[in-house]
Amino acid sequence: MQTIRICAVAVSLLALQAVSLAQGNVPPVVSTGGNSGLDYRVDCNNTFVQGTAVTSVQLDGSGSFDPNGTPVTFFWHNECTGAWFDDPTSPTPVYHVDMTGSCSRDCWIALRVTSGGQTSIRGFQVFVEDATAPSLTIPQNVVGIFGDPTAVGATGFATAFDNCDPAPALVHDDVSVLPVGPGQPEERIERTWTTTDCSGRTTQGVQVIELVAPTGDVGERANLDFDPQSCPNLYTTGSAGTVDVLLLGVPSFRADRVDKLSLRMFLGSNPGVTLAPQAVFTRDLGSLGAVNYGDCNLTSLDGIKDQRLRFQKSAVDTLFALGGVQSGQTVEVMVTGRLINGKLFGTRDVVTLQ
Ligand SMILES: [Ca+2]
Ligand SMILES: [Ca+2]
Ligand SMILES: [Ca+2]
Repeated sequence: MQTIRICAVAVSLLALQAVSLAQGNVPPVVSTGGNSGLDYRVDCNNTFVQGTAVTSVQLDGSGSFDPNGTPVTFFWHNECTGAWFDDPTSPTPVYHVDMTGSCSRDCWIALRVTSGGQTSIRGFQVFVEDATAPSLTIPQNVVGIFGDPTAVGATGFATAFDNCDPAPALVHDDVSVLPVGPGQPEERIERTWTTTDCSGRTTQGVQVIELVAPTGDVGERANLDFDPQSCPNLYTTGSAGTVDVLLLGVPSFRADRVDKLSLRMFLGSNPGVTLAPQAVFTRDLGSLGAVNYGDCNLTSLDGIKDQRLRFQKSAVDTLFALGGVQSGQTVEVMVTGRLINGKLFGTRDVVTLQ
């Protein structure tokens, strides 16, 4: 059995030698490593530096070989302006293509593989194309009070980034509707942001801006008092207990006609996260003195019922994500709710963290 196997190995070695002798010294075989026949077809992956744009393409000629088994060496020859190799003698160089001002480029390359004194050459192309739509980050949805400014300067800009275009176009288009009926805002703006890259690919996103009815006429809109004990309002994180927020009744806004279960408090910068009060007390607790948000109010009673909204401090801390807010910074707090007739309203105050 063992004798037979040794004989088989000897025979195959002889066969290999015979093939090699028959071939003589044959030229090396070139493999460009392309993903599209010999060619490379790649998506733009620009690095943008100081007004320039460069895409980098990993080439791989390591599949090249010499049938005689002699070692191979490489030389990559670039025939494209504004393109270069990090190392033209590497089996696996990175090819850099200057894409400044272009969305697609087509570059010729020749790969020379040398072995045993013989050289083989293959030409191929690198196609850089833009196959990816730009990414879009739209600003947060907004809940505001009717009359608030709604220009992008007030409600936030979108940002766009593209793999190929250093400055994809960015526009917005507003559709404004005035809904009717209980529980509806006074105005709803659907702001569609559209970004378009240099190859015409687009990405869209919709920001919703809802404006609810104010709680009173000018001067009466400042009827929310986050902390009736202090003006400006101050808030310290981390302590236990409760926060009593005062919603003052004014002649044009009857606070005792509020549906208590509908009341929600949130940060103006984050209307998606809301907090319901754990308790609401209705009685005459003070009177409006404020003209602007954050002003002082009066402890004197005016015969108009008010609402005291009690929140857990720990919940307020979490709601405001106050760990990330620095001491001395001011945040806008909003309260929205419905009147018992279904009308949606909103009011606000400003609070300084300490
Ligand atoms: Ca693109
Ligand atoms: Ca106050
Ligand atoms: Ca009152």
